[in-house]
Amino acid sequence: MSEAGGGRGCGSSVPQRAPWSLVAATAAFCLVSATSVWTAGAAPMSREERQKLGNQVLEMFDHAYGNYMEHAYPADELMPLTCRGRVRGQEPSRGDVDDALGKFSLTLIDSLDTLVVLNKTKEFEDAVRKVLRDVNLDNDVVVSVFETNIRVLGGLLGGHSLAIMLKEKGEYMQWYNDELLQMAKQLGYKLLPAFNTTSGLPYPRINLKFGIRKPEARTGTETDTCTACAGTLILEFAALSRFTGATIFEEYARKALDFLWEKRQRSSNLVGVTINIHTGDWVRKDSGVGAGIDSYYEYLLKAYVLLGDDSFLERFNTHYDAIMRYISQPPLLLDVHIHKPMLNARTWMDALLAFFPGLQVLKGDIRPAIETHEMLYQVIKKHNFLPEAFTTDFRVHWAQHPLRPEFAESTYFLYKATGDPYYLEVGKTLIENLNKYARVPCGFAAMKDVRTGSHEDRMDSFFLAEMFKYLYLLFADKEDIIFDIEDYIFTTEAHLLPLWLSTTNQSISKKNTTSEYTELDDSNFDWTCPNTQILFPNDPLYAQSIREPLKNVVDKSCPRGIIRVEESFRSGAKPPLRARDFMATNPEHLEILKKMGAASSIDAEDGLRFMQEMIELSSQQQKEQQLPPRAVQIVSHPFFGRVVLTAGPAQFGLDLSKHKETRGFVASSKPYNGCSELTNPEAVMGKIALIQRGQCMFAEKARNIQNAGAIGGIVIDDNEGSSSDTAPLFQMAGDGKDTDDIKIPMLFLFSKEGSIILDAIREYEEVEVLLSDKAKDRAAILKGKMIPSYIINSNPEMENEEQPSSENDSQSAEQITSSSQEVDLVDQGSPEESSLNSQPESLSPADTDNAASVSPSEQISNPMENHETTSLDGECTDLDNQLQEQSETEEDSNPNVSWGKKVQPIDSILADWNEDIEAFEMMEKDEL
Ligand code: DMJ
Repeated sequence: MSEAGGGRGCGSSVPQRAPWSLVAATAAFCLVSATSVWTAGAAPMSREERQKLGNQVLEMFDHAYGNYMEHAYPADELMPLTCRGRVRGQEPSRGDVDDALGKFSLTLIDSLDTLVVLNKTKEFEDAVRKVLRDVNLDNDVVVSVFETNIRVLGGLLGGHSLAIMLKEKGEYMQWYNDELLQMAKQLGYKLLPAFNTTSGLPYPRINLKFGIRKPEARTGTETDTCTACAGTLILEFAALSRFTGATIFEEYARKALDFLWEKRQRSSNLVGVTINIHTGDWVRKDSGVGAGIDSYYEYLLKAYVLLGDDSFLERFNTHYDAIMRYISQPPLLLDVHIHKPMLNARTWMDALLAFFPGLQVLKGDIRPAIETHEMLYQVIKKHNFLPEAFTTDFRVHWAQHPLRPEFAESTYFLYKATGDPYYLEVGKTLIENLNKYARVPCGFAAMKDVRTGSHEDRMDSFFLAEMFKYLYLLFADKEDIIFDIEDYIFTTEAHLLPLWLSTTNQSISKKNTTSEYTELDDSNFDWTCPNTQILFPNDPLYAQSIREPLKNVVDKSCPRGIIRVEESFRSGAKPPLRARDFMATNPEHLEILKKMGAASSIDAEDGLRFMQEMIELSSQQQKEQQLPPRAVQIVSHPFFGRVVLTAGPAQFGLDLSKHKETRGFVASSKPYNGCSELTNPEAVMGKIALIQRGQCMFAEKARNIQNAGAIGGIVIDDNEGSSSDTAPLFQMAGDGKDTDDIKIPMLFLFSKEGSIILDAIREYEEVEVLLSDKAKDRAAILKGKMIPSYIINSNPEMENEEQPSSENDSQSAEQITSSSQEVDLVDQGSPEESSLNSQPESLSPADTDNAASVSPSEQISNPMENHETTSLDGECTDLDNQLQEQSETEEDSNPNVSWGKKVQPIDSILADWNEDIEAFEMMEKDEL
């Protein structure tokens, strides 16, 4: 094992092992892996089962990587629905998301070290040869500095780190001569012009060929960047400097970090989400641990671990203290304002914060890590995946899920820290859900809407870089990995950097680091960590006891306003008036309202919060009046439920919520617009009729197909090229008359989605669909039919069904794949043979202008966007009460919270508030 030196740490509290051997893969820099000490709680998982799950992860990786290599390489990413490569410029722009794509075979580079972790050394050797042979880093394309650093520079450095490790072992990579490192260095130099700002913060984008300044660069006019974008460079840049001896990279990354630290809000010690790279002013003053900031904190702690520089730990601890004081409201993590940190900035959380429990494990703060992770897991159990954003009362806020790995990452670290087999079960659920809901014939597809189970034609490279690593490592024993993972640290993209770098080429350490830490109260700096050798062996139910009070936190929470737990501790104060309780007819309420802002700072704070709640509440209520989208799932051969289309609901006809659904074969109506009595009733009788939008009201179409005997209807948009990818879904309104006579369910599909069904009819004639509120588990659809073994493996419900006994636990991944291909009914043919793939353009995002236009004859209710909230079922108790009960039994973790120290006049608060409202609106529009 390589020794890494430098830095101080928590080793003194963990006497059994040298501190630096703990730092990396287990991420338990403060923790000894406790995997062997578990004796009670969740039932232990046998070695056989862990191996079986590990093999399943290998098979899934092969499916994702194999399809990328076969159908997309050398493109940056695979489009798993249309089974082809995503080449920037050849697909409609997706905005910022595309800035990760630099025509440099992104997925291949991001996958390099995953291949070694998954013991695919031969494939790694082949992949490295391909990178060296094919990848061009000099393309005329504008890329994100942040994404290129974490995915490409990190990928090359991770690949180099493991290539030299393998070479030293003496079997593989004997020909390797630092070629990946040379590429990394070339890329590093290409990124450096981005740092040419007075602040030292990098521009957010750079042209790989022309840099920033040249007229051909098409970039360099930006003024803002995100904190994570500027603060997530030090691991890769320092590694590059230390591997090569070229100190400039580490210097630049340190300078950017120093600047961010300087600019922290001094009274709260928090940082905002975006900053002006020229002036250093905070552009967005909201602050959390998710999107826009996340990996800045991660890199401060990990920079300390990798580089052994105390200043990074000091900074991290100062920020961590502020996070725990203001943002952490266990189990929630809620954004606040950097200047008014007692004021929540949002009523929702984003999925990126799911990495935070893992970071807390590295810090050694296990309790809040367990709590937040448990809350996130319950959200996942509700929707199968973590939606991009969800509200404080756990409703879906943004419904997409691009197969993000953060929750798997935290699960892995929590398992390493606690040894609690519960986390293995969590990992097993993640595997099952990926196979059941995201797996498609040509890879794994992102979820467009976790509520309906519909897909997006997207498989991001981080899915291969991170998800499979963490899932595989979760179930692996030490001997399952061909090197000692504890000799490495994970970057934010899960690339591996060796800890021995801390003692290599250290000359630049601290050279540019500010030295003003004396102003800080040293009591903030926690140099020791809980000793888990004491914590876990003595109380093996520790983690479970923390989870227990939270076990119904998601199911039983009620819609709520913005509430801070601390307020319940304000002694003697009358509970403030909440927006949700306000009644304009109540004189006492009106009196309280009048007083707000007039008497004291507490009243002013209450007034401010009241207004905030009112705004949130009204937008929430507006959203709640809208119906959530529905799903059209193609269930017949050869789709078997894999194709799920997002559909708009109707305000009339059968309500597909409440677990009702309609299944039937489809038939086109004649006339196709369905605006008069059908001339082909025999064709639609007992079927789901397809009707074209336009010419008459939706309700009229419904009545005509119902009269012809149809059991349901799908209206297909007549605007060619429209798609739910690019246009907001809407609900079909009635005709202003009584629509109770319409009994059949009606759904709306945009043209691109509708044409998938029309293409399927052309190719297969008999096409059966399921209309429902949410895509159904494929096992339920396939009951009684022969199905591929990966579905059987991933679905316990199916295990009792009579199935061909083709699978065998000890079977290799390759065998599993081929056994599924032998089964007639589910043979997908080559991906190109399916209707989806024979018409690859059928899923391309549409022309938005077209999609937005509306036929005048149709009455459409409010636009329904993808961030519409959806209530969860279940008995409802107030989360605030739960939290309060919980808090009452615990010591108040935040005794320093003080309300209303300074009096601010109400009009100044209102002026501030206007700014904040604008910031809210901006945030709502921003992508993650
Ligand atoms: C990854 O690219 C990295 O983990 C990054 O820090 C933010 N999240 C994405 C995956 O969700």
